[in-house]
Amino acid sequence: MANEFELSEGGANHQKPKGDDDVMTTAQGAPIADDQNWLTAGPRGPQLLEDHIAREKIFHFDHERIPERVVHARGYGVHGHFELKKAIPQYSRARIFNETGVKVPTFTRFSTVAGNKGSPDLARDVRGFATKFYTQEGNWDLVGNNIPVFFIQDAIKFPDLVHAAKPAPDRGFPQAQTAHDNFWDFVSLSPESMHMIMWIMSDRTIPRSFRFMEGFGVHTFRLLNAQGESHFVKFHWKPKQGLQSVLWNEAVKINGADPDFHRRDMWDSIDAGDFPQWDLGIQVFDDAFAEEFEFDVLDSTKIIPEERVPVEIIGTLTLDANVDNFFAETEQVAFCTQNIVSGIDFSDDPLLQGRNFSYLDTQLKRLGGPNFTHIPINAPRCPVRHFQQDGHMAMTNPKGRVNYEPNSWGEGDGMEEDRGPRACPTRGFTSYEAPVDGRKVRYRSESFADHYSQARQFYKSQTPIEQTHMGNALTFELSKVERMDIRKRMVGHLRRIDEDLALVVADGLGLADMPDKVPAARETIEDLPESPALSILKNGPDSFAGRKLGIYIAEGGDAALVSALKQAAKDAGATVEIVAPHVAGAKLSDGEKMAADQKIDGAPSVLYDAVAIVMGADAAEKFALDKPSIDFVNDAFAHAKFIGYVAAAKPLLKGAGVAERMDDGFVELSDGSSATNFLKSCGKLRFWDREKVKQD
Ligand code: HDE
Repeated sequence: MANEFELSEGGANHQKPKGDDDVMTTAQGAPIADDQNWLTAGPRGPQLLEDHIAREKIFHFDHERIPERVVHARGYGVHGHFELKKAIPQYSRARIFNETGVKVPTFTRFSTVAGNKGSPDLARDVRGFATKFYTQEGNWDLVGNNIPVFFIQDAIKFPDLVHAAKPAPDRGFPQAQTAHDNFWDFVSLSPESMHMIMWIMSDRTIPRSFRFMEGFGVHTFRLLNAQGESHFVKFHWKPKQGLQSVLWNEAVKINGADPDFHRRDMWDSIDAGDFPQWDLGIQVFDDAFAEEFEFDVLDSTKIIPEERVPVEIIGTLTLDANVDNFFAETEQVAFCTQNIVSGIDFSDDPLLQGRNFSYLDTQLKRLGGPNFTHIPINAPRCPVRHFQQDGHMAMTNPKGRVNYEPNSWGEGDGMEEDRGPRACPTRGFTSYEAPVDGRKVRYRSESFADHYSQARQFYKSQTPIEQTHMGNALTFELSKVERMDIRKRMVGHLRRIDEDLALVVADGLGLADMPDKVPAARETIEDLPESPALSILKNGPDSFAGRKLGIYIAEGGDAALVSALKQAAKDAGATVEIVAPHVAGAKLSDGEKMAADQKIDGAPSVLYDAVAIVMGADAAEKFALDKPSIDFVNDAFAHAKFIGYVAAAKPLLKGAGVAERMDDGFVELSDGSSATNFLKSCGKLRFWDREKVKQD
């Protein structure tokens, strides 16, 4: 039957005809005989407005777009589940924090912030990390980022921040980047941004994959237990895959080679059954700690170092299913920070309180009405009963006569009518009875006034390689700023964070004189202890699992070696792509043609975590003059990647200008055991010594 539909799994409202009958119909269900030719008066005559089939098709097409998100427009959503490993009844009464072994369904959307929906994935930007937990007690949304602090302390500044970061209103560019005057003007006039600036100028903003980054709830929340007692909490996501980022030069090239690099990576790994996982960690603390801590726990520009309050792991998020329909799920998902369940509560963080208004409000605009909770991806997976009614696109409508309370239906003689739902003080949401007192003021608390100490702590906690990347990033970004006074003002801030960093940037910008320090509300605390947890390289996985090896093969390459490399990569939990001069493949030493996944022109080495070159001497001579082949090797070298090569490939290494500079990041390949050794080296992910040589 053409009008019988099934709802596809995963909550999509995508509808497919059942059985053999795949007759196309109109949206009204009427079978269509021809949807490729508009009804006309005669074969070459004018089109008739009468054609209801054509009009319906065009009408629907005209209305396909909804407004993109004002921030976080480019995102990628994935289904999964959360499993609690350790119950925490002492902290929270929420079921999700008390029932171990239950798989709570989730939907997670990763995103960039500034770029529009079509912007490239490797923009230097914060990544959104938002998870909707469909708990048995209602939806809980943890709408976080991959950075634990934020640019501003008060939500009222958010429109200014976003206007300054997005394309300038007159010219409509630059897209998806902060390397321009307006952004640096705003942040250099907002000292509270300096800690966040350190994070965004680090490699955290150019992650190798969504799979290899941390997530943070950012704000301090509350947990409430069955006795109504409150503890403060900060939420952390720790990737089991380890942390990893790319280099800036690599990011720039990835954006050209594959603007969908991150979403493709996520799709491919889930499609291949390699499900990424994150542990959920909590930092729990009480009022006494909040009192004694140097910074205000309500200030979202501050962290609580893990070394100070340890992150306790309580459960695991597994992402295990791609969406059926990108629009229905990833686009229509509506996260709201106000979506919490009993046992979790807000703190007075002024950024969080402001967000609670913004997220609900924005969904009205984006999804067109108040009934967006009826859209399958947003609908809770537990009973929903209330007296809210009507509005655009109402899908789940109550039956019966009663739509108000209090009511007396269901009581007395012959009253069959269902009286409808009632509030339940024992199971229902109750707020923490925090004492509130004070005069109404527009005032930034003195306790929010230290803008540099944690910025310094972050910088000091990085390895020298990471510090160099930060200096380079600041120099690059500020070199795109046209106004000299803005450049200087920023260097004036950097001097409050770290004089050496300020010097590097001033030198990189060619400033003749060192600018004065910017006046500070508080002096920097110079000696906060380093926090190793803040460095990516100190938390690398030392494993090649989940990474990708690109093997560049050409005529005469050793077939057995290629097989050994494939096997070694598989054993290491990595994936392989065969790259060749032709996408049809190359004839190897065994006389057989090996198929290629990619043609060299479309597969620069920036798409891989490590590369191997397996070809005969003639091919190596030939491709030593070929620009894509030269770039393949040269970029792998410049980006500190491990390079496996056969002796016969040396002419290509020479052509790429690296033959004289071969270091321990090069591994000669000959047989199966050399392939295994090579993959073992790749576990270090990058041969950073090569960067050190550059620095010396
Ligand atoms: Fe958001 N933010 N935000 N934000 N945010 C939105 O909501 C907002 C902030 C974050 O994948 C919008 O549905 C204000 C911090 C993520 O759909 C909007 C403030 C953090 C996502 C909004 C902030 C975030 C958003 C735009 C200052 C990290 C994408 C579309 C107080 C903890 C969610 C939408 C998704 C999206 C407002 C600051 C994370 C306009 C007013 C801090 C991950 O409501």
